[in-house]
Amino acid sequence: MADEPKNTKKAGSKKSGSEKIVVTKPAGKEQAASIVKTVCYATQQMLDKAAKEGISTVFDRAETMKPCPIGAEGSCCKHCAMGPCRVPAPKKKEEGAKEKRTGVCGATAETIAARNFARMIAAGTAAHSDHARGVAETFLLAAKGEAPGFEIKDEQKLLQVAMDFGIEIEGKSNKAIAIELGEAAVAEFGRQEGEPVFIKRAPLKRQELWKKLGVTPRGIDREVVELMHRTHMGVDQDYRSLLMSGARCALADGWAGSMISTELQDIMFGNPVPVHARINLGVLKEDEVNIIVHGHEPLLPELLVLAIKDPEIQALAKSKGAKGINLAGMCCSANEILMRHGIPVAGNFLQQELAIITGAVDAMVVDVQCEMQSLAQIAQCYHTKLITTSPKAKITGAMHIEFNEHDGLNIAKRVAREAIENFPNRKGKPFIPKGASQDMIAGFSHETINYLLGGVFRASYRPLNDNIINGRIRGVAGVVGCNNARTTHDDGHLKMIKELIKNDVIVITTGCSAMACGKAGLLTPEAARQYAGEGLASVCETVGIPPVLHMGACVDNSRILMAATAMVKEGGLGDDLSDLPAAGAAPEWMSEKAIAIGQYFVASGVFTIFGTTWPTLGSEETTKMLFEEMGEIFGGKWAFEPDPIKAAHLMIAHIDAKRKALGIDKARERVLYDMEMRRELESA
Ligand code: BF8
Ligand code: SF4
Repeated sequence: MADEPKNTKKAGSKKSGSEKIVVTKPAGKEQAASIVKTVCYATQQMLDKAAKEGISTVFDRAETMKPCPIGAEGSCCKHCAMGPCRVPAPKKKEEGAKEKRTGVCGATAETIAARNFARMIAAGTAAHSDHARGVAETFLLAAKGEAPGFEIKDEQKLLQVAMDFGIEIEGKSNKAIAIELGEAAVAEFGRQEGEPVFIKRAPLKRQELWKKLGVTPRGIDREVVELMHRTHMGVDQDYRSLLMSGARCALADGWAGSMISTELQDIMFGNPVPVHARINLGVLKEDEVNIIVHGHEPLLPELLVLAIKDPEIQALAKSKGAKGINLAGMCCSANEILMRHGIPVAGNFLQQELAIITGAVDAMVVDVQCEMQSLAQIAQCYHTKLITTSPKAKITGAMHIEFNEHDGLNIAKRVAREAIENFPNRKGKPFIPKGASQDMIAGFSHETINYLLGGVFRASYRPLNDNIINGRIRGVAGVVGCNNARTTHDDGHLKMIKELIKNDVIVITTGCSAMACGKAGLLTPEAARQYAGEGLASVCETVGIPPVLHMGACVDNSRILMAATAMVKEGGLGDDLSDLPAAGAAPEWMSEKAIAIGQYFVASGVFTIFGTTWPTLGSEETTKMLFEEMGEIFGGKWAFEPDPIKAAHLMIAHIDAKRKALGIDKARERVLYDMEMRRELESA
């Protein structure tokens, strides 16, 4: 059953679901006192339960904790102990004042906003890339046979990626090739000169532009370190220079760190293919041991998939009175094991606390990124064991079982045992929201799209390009990113994506956005007829795909780069990424990783629009550089629009402008005309 916002009334709130949704103004302006919390029915049911039980959630705290207006616009600097300095945008009456306000050291509002923005990119790149480093190190151990439970599953992809790395494969065993690839991948992080290997995957024209602009990254770590240095007190104090360095660092994320992580994970765990699964809190089972994996690294989750099948572990569960063991995911850990195994998804970022509030989660197993500290307090109110597993991420009050690749399978079994032993400790009957799970199809890797469109023997993006050229598909949009408690949960994603597909724009999605789509039934082939425009629906029906394609976790935004590059290389849609009728968006973003992702899309030539709030509004100059000048420099620029429908139309207008520049705008007019005529005939 699809999720419907049947009851969006929040217990204790004066607003009801039938009232107009108040669109959150950019944080830092007047925060709407009471926004509708969610459009997800399961979430609403759990919020009602939380309110009844007096449990405070992120939704409540977002109401009581107003964002600092100066920090929200990027005008606060605390990079040295002479500060913190606040240089808010001038009020109307101060405009035109001779002297602009600066920090104690003289740093201007544009420097401060650009420095803050650049640091977000550095942190986001570090997060994706440190995850990638862990994957590369595990890959190397697996190749050497020193990581039990891990293996090389996709040998074809191993050879392809090895060749990209310039590794001679002739006459070598797969094991030898994998070891060489693992070593080369690990070396990418500490590379001091030259450029990351995957940069060569970008269209030639883009590579040349990056070279000309001096933004081709060197090693991944080097770009992060340099950006942290540049943003230190008293170093780079030119906002343009800071933002260009930010672009360079972000490119090291998209075209190196994140891409390494996606590619090596695919080789180790299998390249995703379309897979059916279910999503939302309703996937939890009352009579089974529920284990939720939450975070980002797929290493332990992959082994848990194996561990829970172990007869001894199964028998232990039975002995405790459970009918079985139910493994489900949350956030990007969920996306990883969904894409490759069809493991059910319990929910996206804003649902993590709510899963525990069901009283049905026997263990929540977390690794890194997007895990709220509040989980520890909430877990104490129920029976849930919160288990941290990464040496990099501990949470006070949680149990810590450290993961290491050498003994991964045994650690996974220990985690499973902890959950099973906890099953009898449930406090009363759990409450699993009613009617709260939905079918979906996920698993659209870049290679899969290739096969689906072109066939196994002639895998190709030609049919996609042709359908764009003939106008049935207007363009492509990548809609990605988080949930943000300062705006209605899932609403921005769903409104934007429905508007895009209605206008024949095919959507590719990752992260929490993909989960919002899954919960709302957009990741099913049937959604094409229900929501998509005539042209897009006809293509989806012919190929048998949903109008919204789930491409994986946030590191898998690298798949979007690859898909877009494949479209350019296929021909007929220009010779650079910036020529494509394509756009990107993160309507409910919250994490620094989202800013890193957005910046590598912009630097790759993609028009990218964010919603909810924008972190440089304190400086007109810095914002202008991001929103306008980057367009001239990279052919892709940032934009901010909190209204998801308006944002969708800005993306569509951009797509139409690109179609016009390519000379394919007339084709679409003919398609529309034909359809109009068809409708007239049908109604006659
Ligand atoms: O990396 S979309 S809330 S879960 S940051 Fe986090 Fe944002 Fe979700 Fe995945 Ni991505
Ligand atoms: Fe203030 Fe300058 Fe120090 Fe920032 S670096 S806190 S602006 S004195």
